[in-house]
Amino acid sequence: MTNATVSKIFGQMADILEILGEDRFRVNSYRRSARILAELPSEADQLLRAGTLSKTPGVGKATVKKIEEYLEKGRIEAHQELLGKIPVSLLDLLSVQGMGPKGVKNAYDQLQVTSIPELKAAIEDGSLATLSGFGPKKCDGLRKAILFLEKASGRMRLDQARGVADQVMTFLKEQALVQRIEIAGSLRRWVETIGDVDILATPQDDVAPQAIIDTFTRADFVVDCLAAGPTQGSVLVHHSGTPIQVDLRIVEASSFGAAWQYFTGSKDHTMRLRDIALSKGMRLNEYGLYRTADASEPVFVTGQTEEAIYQGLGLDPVDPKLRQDRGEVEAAQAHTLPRLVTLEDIRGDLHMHTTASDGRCELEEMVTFGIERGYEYICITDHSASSIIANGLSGERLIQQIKAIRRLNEGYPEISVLAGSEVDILSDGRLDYEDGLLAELDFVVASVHSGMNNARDRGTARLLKAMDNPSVTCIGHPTTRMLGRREAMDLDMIAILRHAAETHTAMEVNSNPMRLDLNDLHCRMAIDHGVKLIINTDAHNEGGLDRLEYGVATAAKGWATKEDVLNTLPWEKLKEWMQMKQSRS
Ligand code: DGT
Ligand code: CA
Ligand code: CA
Ligand code: ZN
Repeated sequence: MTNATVSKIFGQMADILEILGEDRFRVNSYRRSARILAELPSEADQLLRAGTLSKTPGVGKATVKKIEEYLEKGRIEAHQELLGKIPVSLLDLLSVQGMGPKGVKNAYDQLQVTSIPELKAAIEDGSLATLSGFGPKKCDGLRKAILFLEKASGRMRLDQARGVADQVMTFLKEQALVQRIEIAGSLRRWVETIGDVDILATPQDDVAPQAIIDTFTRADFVVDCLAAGPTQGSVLVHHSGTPIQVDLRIVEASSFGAAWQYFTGSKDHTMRLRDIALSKGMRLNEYGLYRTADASEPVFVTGQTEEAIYQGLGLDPVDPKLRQDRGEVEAAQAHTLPRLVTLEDIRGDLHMHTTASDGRCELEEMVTFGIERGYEYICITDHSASSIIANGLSGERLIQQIKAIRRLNEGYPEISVLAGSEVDILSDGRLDYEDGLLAELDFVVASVHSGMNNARDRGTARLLKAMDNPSVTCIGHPTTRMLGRREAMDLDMIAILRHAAETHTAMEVNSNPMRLDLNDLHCRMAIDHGVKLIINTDAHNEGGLDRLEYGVATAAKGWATKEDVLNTLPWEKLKEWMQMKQSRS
């Protein structure tokens, strides 16, 4: 059990009691228990066994009893009873910034508002503003809070979805009920944001699909079960405060490939396959590929593997990352699919920070981490002087850092540590260091960190000018977008990519799952313009270095091959590429 789960139950009981208008003392005591449980030094069941739980300040007899009940039955009766007393969707209303239990009760009692859409309607028709405690100003704040929730909670970042998927898959594997379990849907296609997580499994011999669904929908991490049928279930799982939907489907091994293909999508891609099947007098669905000489009696051709299905349709197998109906079906027919870049192709990471600016690790630590990850080279690119909040390096500090890096290299023959900079592109497109200093560096990534709301012409001009500098090998996170937080800059991407090709400047694919910048479509445009990509992590700590796979997937979604990505080259070759630009100017 996790303390967090029980804490949440206590918190929910407090919420419901408050909505029901119960006395403050009871409400507060549940709230207090919820907080104390969340902050316990170890798992409550361990403390219980050790006999120390009841001695924890603030944990009374009644609380201990409820925890025992939860450990025994997986539920707390008092909680279930309370849940039965209100429409469950009332609790959602509490996630709207500015809606407390009192307001929820008020809106429910007076206007029968039971859900966020109903709250929205009551704001729009003006009825909410007539209630005491809900003036026009308050209503406007609530309207904005709902908009924010809709925008933020609609889709989640790829890394968040992956975290939840890993948790669920690990759990199901441990139960020994499934023979095979795989991710499908947008997560398998590495789409930059995910609506819900789709998982597919085949049962172990003698295990009924229903048993797997039951185990799944009753798991500890489930906060709400949305649907449970004999072969599929949908649940909500909490991930750092956001509910994430997970769909599990159980299929037979003989149909696994067909189902995996179908539920991986995209819908557009799968519909193209279905049409191809029809044109061949065949039928494709989530159970298999069938021959339909006699349409009333389709003959099963294949279904066990995806490869067999693509093959049966006369197609090369298509990497899930490409399944978007953006030309991959034609390429699969013509046997001209690209060999996509992979994580193993990457030889070095060229964008990372240390404690010299806003990183969390020392220079030498980053070097060790780079060696552990098998890199041939890494480049240290701390921020430049104008990035004051990020503790950017003055020219003088950069000179010292270059010296330190040169010295340090002697102690690490297994890796080349390069001296670089993530230099700010200033408001007029000039760079934050003198040309002479930039020329001292092994590698320069130039990035915009201010004036992100520049008008299209101005923003574009800044990037074009930065590319003219012979020391600039790469433009960092070119559009500066932050998923769910900040829109991309309004830029003339075609003009930028043309200029990148002309000036021999590469474009970064920033692997931070919050950025993924360039995105997949821009990567594809860059390649079409003959522009090279560099896939970097922009790590600020050790964990940051492990996000490279998100950048690699993004580039691959843009049809990038190994040849399109500069940091698949050995350092000496990459240096030659950089020198072509430097010698031209
Ligand atoms: P998401 O969850 O919005 O990020 O995107 P997906 O692609 O994961 O979509 P989801 O979860 O609604 O469905 C999973 C896959 O199931 C989807 O990629 C393709 C397949 N699928 C769902 N509905 C349909 C449908 O109506 N027709 C076809 N051909 N496939 C469907
Ligand atoms: Ca999905
Ligand atoms: Ca789904
Ligand atoms: Zn950076």
